[in-house]
Amino acid sequence: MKRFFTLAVLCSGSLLFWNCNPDDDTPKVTERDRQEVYNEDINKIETFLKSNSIEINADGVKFTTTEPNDANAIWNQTTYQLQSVNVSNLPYYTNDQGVQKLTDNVSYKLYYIVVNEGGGNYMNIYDNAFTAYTGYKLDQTIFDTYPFGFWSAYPSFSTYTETITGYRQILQKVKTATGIIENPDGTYTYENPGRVIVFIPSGLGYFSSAPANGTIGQYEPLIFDITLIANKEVDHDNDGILDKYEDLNENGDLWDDDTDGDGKANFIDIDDDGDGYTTRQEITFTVEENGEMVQKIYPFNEIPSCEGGSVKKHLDKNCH
Ligand SMILES: [Ca+2]
Ligand SMILES: [Ca+2]
Ligand SMILES: [Ca+2]
Ligand SMILES: [Ca+2]
Repeated sequence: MKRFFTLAVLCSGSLLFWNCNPDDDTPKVTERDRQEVYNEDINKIETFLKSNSIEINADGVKFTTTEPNDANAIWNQTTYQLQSVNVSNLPYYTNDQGVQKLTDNVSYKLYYIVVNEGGGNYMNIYDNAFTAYTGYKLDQTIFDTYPFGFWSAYPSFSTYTETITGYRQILQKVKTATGIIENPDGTYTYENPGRVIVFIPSGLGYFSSAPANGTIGQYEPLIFDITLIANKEVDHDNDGILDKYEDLNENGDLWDDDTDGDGKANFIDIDDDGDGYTTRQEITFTVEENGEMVQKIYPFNEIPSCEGGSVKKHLDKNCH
């Protein structure tokens, strides 16, 4: 995907290619129906699982064609447990115009194999994730690999790009590494990281936006062998309030919390109550330290309310 990062940055500033249109003179191609494409993709993926065996080792994965429904086929073997989960696409994505809503009503089945659960912690979907991967096509070839690890975000944040949504969503099934050791030669060893192999329908991948270099086609399902190394909690709008504290109704969905109703969810809104004073301004206070006045930010639990108010002041437009 490293290669695709570069491509994506050139044409859309994001790893997601949905609206990537490198040549403005090219007539916009009408996207195919998502349900129809998914029906084809899941059929291709299940056919693959029933007619390929898998050999997994520390360096990678090898797929070998078997007779249809052979006992060694991924579908039938018992060495690795083939699991599946039904997911919806993530509701928003980022392109060079900013955060965009995605309309996709398909219920997608993601087949996956947990190779190693990992010894660290489960991550939140909105956390930054440090992962390594190898990507395969259903013809058993590798189309890209990035074994060193890279940071990704959802939604796209600072210099961190989004990955395809099937990739990001399956990270929830494994845990991070317990530790990262720097070796004398400057390389790193990851202790007990999570590792998962996932079979991704194109609707949770690049869908209609095939990269120009031709390595993958439009509407092509993909396989990723992913290692989850680390995660990091994020303050997406850099207003001094971590994402997790902007989930006001605590339902795990950051997109449905919008205090001032301006259409920008709190976690990407720098003025949460819409009173014209940024949240960061509202939670900043001044103290004297060694004879100098120093500006500090309240720890979340200590942010005060307006006088007579019942919520923290950055959520109350009656004071600032
Ligand atoms: Ca924030
Ligand atoms: Ca808002
Ligand atoms: Ca905010
Ligand atoms: Ca405010």
